[in-house]
Amino acid sequence: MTTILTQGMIQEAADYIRSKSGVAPKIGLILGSGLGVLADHIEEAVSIAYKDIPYFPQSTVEGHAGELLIGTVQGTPVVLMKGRFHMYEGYGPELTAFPVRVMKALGVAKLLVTNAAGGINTSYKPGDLMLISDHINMTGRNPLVGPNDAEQGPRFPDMSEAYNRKLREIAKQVAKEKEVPLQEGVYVGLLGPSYETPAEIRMFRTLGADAVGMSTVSEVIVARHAGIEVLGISCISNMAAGILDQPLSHEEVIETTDRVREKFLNLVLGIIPKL
Ligand code: R1P
Repeated sequence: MTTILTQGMIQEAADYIRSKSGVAPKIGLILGSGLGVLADHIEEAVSIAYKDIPYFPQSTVEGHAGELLIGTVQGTPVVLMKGRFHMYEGYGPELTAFPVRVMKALGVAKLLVTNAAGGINTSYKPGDLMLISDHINMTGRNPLVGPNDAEQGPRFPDMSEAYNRKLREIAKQVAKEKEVPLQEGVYVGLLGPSYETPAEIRMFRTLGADAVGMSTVSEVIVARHAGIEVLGISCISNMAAGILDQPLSHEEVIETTDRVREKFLNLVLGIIPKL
């Protein structure tokens, strides 16, 4: 069932957040599994628990703290989600992307989405960072299903440049300056929560996917619907099923994201002021 998220509900959540911080964020960040460390680098940070924000869902997954932070990164005003929502937690796609609507209401024009993803491209290795060039939505769901509120965006939004080319160029430039190796590839988003089978991974590789995960696509669809420009970075936390002779686990995902912490921080903190 689709939850109808009205402009009034979005405003109520945004007003609550505004009542807690005077910072007017221009950039939104969503931190994926194990990548919450970036939150420690926000200056003048005000933290708000998701449970206190009207209509916000709750985080139920390890590595997703359930906190919204508002503050600045080298003078750039940001709003940051330390933890995101996934459809496999039982939330509809429109609800997983509700915070993006709220970010828009707060004045956010650019969104940086991050995630932990399994490497499908066999030239990747765990610990690599990948700029998302495009995505394939294999969740079978779309957050825009239901009545369209023209105030929020068009009925049929264009997705031909979901991940903004100019923002990707900025990210590549920063990666070069900071000597952080950066892959670039296509993210395939699935419903989860079971990891993929080796046969599914072979299929996704044939379809042109380089990395796989269970998030991001709904957030990006809603961001584009709302006219927000998107940049996406995946942390390749493990190789996808069937590539290495070992089972997959969320513990490994968290371990790898922990290991790449410095590289990830270096890149993302360098990108934010340039967006
Ligand atoms: C699986 O280990 C979890 O890690 C990824 C997958 O989507 C899944 O939730 O998390 P994020 O996409 O939230 O980073």
